[in-house]
Amino acid sequence: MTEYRFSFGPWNIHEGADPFGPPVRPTVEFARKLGLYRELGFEGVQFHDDDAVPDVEDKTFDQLQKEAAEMKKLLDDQGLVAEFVAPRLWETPQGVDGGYTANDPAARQWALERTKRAIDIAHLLGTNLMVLWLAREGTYIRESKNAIEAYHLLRDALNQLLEYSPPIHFAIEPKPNEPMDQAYVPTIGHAIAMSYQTCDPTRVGGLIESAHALLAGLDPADEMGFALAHDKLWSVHLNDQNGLKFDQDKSFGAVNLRGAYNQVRVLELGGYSESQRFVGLDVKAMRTQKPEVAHLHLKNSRAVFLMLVDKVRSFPQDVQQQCVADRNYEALEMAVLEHLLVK
Ligand code: GLO
Ligand code: MG
Repeated sequence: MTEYRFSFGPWNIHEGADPFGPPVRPTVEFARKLGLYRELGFEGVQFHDDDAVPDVEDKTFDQLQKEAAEMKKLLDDQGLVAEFVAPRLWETPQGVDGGYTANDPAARQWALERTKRAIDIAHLLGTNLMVLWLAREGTYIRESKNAIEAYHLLRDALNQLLEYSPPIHFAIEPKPNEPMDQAYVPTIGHAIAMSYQTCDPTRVGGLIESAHALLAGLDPADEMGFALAHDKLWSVHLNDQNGLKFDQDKSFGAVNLRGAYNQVRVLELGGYSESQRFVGLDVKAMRTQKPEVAHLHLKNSRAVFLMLVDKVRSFPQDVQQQCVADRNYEALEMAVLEHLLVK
């Protein structure tokens, strides 16, 4: 049976700051974070462009090449690989009004140039996958942008970036809100529709984050099913979410174990492990956690995922088939619940 490969990003081991208070844990050096990957059972590193090359915008191309090569060496030395690079467009003053859909043409140009640099970094780190979390591509006030134009701008940006680098593949990570009131690509349906509008739909797919689907009022497993049916599920950010509130990034399965089971089930049905794509865990430590245990959310999420893989694989197929044949869904429901509850 093919093994799953796991990944996370350096931001998943963090200082515990929230909008209402200061950091509660010391910064963890990047090298220390890298050292934790293998220890915790992870092999893939997810990067923002400036995780790989700090202050990326102030660097010359030569410096960028040198620093990315050094990072690649660090990865190689530890037996790690870069899963993807994501341009961090949302933390720079130029991106205040969005990047590709900003009203200011200079900001749009900036977003394209920064993304091209991120693509260069991706290649230097040895990956062809770029994740686009379209953080500020949306509005706080509906009247501030023209939605029709915004979708066209997004399509045009994707086309330019596809042309810039023939090997690059984009996985759009939809999220319905936060930081914006309303985002332009809130669901995987929107992302895949965008893909089909580009000059090369074979190179535009998606990354589905469980919490983001829940925030959109959708079922993450069915969202994944939709992307898998289009052969466009190129990464996942598994986590959990307790109701409609801020993006919580709780440990996978911590709120809704059955929902987590169904996400694993659809990945199994879709042969995700055979694709050798990564199972990313976009989870955050609770603010209350002491520094010495502020990485356990990653270990635990991976462990829950693997326990659920066992649950999916050991579910009695004959019972499932009989229940479906009899249209006895109450019996199927009980069989699932018993299977999840009994060790
Ligand atoms: C925030 C997103 C964010 C992205 C990451 C990669 O809500 O989930 O963590 O996944 O920046 O682009
Ligand atoms: Mg995410």
